[in-house]
Order: sequence, then structure tokens, then C-alpha cells
Amino acid sequence: MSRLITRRSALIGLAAGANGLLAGCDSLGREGPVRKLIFKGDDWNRRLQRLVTDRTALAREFAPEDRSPVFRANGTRNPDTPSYNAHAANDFADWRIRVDGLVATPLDIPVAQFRAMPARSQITRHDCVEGWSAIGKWTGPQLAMILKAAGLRDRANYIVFHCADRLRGTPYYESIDLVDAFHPQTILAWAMNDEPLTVPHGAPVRLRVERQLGYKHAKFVHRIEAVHSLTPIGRGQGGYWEDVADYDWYAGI
Ligand SMILES: Nc1nc2c(c(=O)[nH]1)N[C@H]1C(S)=C(S)[C@@H](COP(=O)(O)O)O[C@H]1N2
Ligand SMILES: [Mo]
Repeated sequence: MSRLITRRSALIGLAAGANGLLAGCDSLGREGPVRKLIFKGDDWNRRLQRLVTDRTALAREFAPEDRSPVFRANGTRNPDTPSYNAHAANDFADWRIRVDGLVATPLDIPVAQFRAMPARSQITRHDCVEGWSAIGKWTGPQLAMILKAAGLRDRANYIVFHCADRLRGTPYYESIDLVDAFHPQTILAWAMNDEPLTVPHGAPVRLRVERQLGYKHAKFVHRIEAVHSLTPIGRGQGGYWEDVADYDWYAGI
């Protein structure tokens, strides 16, 4: 946890610096080009969010009766590749999740072992950028536990989730920073509403990163990679939609 503590003190420093910058903003005018320049880009958005909200705070959790009767599936509803279909036909018994990149001990976790790990359950609201929300219950091990088992190296800054589906020929992927990776509600869910994940919802394993919008919640995860920089991954923007449609990398809610 020393890494997190280090980052927290770094955040405090950042907040102090950002305060100065914010104070200066009044004199820059509300719509001026300078202000636009300062506020452009999700890096600033992320820092501002860090300043005004505590990113380690928990997302709201709901009661079982709050669950949505219908939880829509969105994006890829079935990766439908020969390899994925073979796994699905076999109830994903041979699915493995690789954990590699900047880790001391790369892992290759069979899904059965994964399902046997201590798990967290949480009933949360999923918010899609397309304008719909749904409440569901998610169960799975905390990502923090898996990252601790693998041992992140010092240079690791981001965690990348590689998915089994392709959209228009391009593999879906997503990434988060270490604040979200070690957030207690960041889990690798293998169950939804007390049933094993169905294919439309990301079987056999999908990410839940509850403080961010829906597109960050990578489904069909087969590889988790710790990296120093996002630039060499995909087209370098940190995720499929970030690459192809300019979505914000940091989609905090
Ligand atoms: N691998 C993969 N993950 C994905 C997507 C996708 O198309 N492929 N779509 C994203 C979007 S936009 C949303 S809103 C959620 C939808 O999750 P659901 O299908 O369980 O509702 O998954 C996200 N994760
Ligand atoms: Mo979405």
C-alpha cells in the first residue's frame, strides 16, 4: 500500500497546485481561449475531479429490491469468434486470465481458481454514456488482490484489460490508473445477480470499475496487463472508444 500512500501525498501536492491555477481562472474570463486551453483534455478533467472529489470514496450501493428488472446488454453481445464459441460451448471451463506486463510474477489463472477466490458482491448502478442506467449485483475478486498476488513493479502506472471481442476488426480494450485499480469496488466480476455471467454481459469475466462510465467496464477479459504508458497500446488513447471516437479516457462519475 506504500504506493497508494505515496500517490495520496502526490495528490495533495497536485491539489494545492491546482487551487492556485483555479484561483487564477477568474481573471482569465469564463470562455476565453486561455481557459479553453487549460480545461481541454481529460488529463485536466481527471486532476480537477481528484481535486473536488475523493476518488477513493465508494460508489453508492443499493438494496436487492432496487435491482432493475431488465439490465440491457450493450456493445458486443457475443464476441462470436471460433475460439470464444469453443470456450462458451464448454462453459468456459478452460478459460484463463493472464496477468502480465510490469509484474514481478506473471499469472495465468484458470477461471475455476478465479471463482474460488474471496469475492466481493456489490449492487451498483451502471451508467452508459448513451443515456441509460441499470442497477445490478456483481460478484468477483477485487482487482487489488490479483495485482498484489502478481506484484506490480515500480514503473507500473496503468492496468490494461484485453478483451476477446473485436469491434469493426479492432480488439476491445480498456485501461484504468492505479487509484481505480486499487479501489475496493473495482472487481473482476464472474457473477451478475447471483448467476454466472451470461455471454451478453461479458462471460466469463468482466471488469466493474464503479466510479466510471459503462464503456470502461471491459467484458470478456482474457488478459490483464500492467504498463508504464498507454501510448504503445492500440492507438494510444487508453481504450477502444477513446481510440476510435475520442471518448474521455477518464470517465469518472
Ligand atoms: N469487451 C467489451 N466490453 C464492453 C463493451 C464492448 O463492446 N466490448 N461495451 C461497453 C459499454 S459501452 C457498456 S455500457 C457496457 C455494457 O455492459 P452490459 O452489456 O453488461 O450492459 O460494457 C462495456 N464493456
Ligand atoms: Mo456504454
